Amino acid sequence: MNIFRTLAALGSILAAVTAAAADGPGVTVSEAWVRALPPSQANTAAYLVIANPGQAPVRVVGASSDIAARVEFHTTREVDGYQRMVQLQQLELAPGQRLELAPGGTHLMLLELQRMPVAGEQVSLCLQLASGEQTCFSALVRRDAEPSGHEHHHP
Ligand SMILES: [Cu+2]
Repeated sequence: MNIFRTLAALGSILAAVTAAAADGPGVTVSEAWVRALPPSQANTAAYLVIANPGQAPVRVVGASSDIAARVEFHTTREVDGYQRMVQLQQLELAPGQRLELAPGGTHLMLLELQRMPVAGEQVSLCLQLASGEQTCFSALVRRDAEPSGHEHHHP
């Protein structure tokens, strides 16, 4: 009967999909946060740790957010004694590599915000990989980096 052939075909399709999903995401993301700046600012930065748990190198070729028109990869370099932000076209992670995007270094730049998010909100962000995969996650909005033992002043 054709129905059995159809079911068998469906079964192998499902098996293939499950196998692809078992490979997991190309990268894992942790400690993601977005800096809350004064509402007059049109741009802000997001920081996170990206890890490549796989056996192959991974290239992150794009990023997006529901609150920003564009998201770019930036790094900070000293040029003529000044700290300047320089755009990177992609981020590359070797197998097993962990890349920390932190204040003063590489970050995601959220450009042309619809509005500045406020501390305590969650912002959703996605990373696009060269493989076509997308990794989405949410980032907590904070005024500053994780407190390192000192009191924060809340106006
Ligand atoms: Cu920047």
